[in-house]
Amino acid sequence: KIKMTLSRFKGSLVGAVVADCIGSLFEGYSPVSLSSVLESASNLEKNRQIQREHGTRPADTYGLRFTDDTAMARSVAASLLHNKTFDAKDMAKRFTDEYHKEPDRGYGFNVVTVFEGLRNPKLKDVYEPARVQFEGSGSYGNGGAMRIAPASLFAFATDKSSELQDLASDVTRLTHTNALGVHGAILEAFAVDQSLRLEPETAVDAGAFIDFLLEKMKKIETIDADISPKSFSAKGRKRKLDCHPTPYTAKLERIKELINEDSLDTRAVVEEIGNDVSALGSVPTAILVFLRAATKSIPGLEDKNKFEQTVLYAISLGGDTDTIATMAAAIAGALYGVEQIPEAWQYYCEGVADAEIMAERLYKLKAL
Ligand code: F2R
Ligand code: MG
Ligand code: MG
Ligand code: MG
Repeated sequence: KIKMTLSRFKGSLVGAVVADCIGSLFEGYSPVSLSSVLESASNLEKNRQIQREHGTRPADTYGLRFTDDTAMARSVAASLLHNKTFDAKDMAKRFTDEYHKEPDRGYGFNVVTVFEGLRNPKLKDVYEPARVQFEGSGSYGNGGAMRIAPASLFAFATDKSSELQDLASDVTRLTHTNALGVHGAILEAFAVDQSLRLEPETAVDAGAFIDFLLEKMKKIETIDADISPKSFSAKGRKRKLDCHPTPYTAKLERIKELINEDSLDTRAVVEEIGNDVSALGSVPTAILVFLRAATKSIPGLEDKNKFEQTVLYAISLGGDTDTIATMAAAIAGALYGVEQIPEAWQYYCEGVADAEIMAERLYKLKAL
């Protein structure tokens, strides 16, 4: 059982990395054809085969780089591991140093202003630069949610899952203070936590999984929803459900229906739930992807395992493909374990070895 849990920690972090790397090939494209996604995956397999047979790397394969999603998740993991607790200043410094070391990782257009602000030596409150974003309404981007999986593993390992909501909020508000950005990260954090607790030998009960998240989100969206008074302006909200007063709850209710439909049209998912860089337009989508792949065979992906189906289906939805895939994969990997992640994917994706080490170190916190 213990070994199994370690594999699931690795599955979550390594899964997030490979999904970010492969997903980034399609980021911003909408629609994305499933055949082009399949081609990318099969190229990795083919190249790996040639590489094995000839001991050389085919000239057209340089490996896939990770993006901001992974860069920031690594900082979350490293900070929690170093301090054995959440330290806002330390984590903010890691985000900032990492960004300035490699600014070309495809960061969100506005979050870079926060990194500049955090560099100010006179800064007193480390949360201030994020708070003043977007004229004080804070970012509602998915940059909080995309990096949150290590926080779920940390809370799980240290028996502090009762503090996961606060931890996810604290980690997120360093860059994203809009309630929608924070609530999206909390939702993703709970989904990873919940996945770690599923019985791997038992069929996933999608209804029960959503009901658990619904119970959390209902409370968060009504009782705890006081993060930023400007957060709830409907301005810029594209979809009908986005304008709901408790939009995450509304989307989870809708997802509960959608995942049971016999055939699920990509367009319907994109139009109703979303595939964009907002947390509200991507975190529920990642949960839908995980649950749909867990409970049904995805058309065109029947010969792939559940982890592969999750990632490839996520990418085929188009839009913010690296981020929706990374969030869905963090949840899926936490259930299926690292063994389901194709070796070729692990071989060609940058950052896999580090993710594995971080997962091991987080797991070892259990013994402390
Ligand atoms: N940035 C990208 N992709 C585009 C370019 C990538 C390409 N490969 C390249 O290298 O050129 N991807 C990454 O960004 C997303 C995460 O973004 P994050 O961290 O949330 O950033 P930000 O800037 O805070 O928010 C993103 C955008 O959302 C809109 N927005 C957010 N809050 C808003 C508000 N209160 N009012 C109005 N608009 C708001 C803005 O357009 C922000 O720029 C991930 O996809 C990651 O992969
Ligand atoms: Mg990215
Ligand atoms: Mg498609
Ligand atoms: Mg993205």
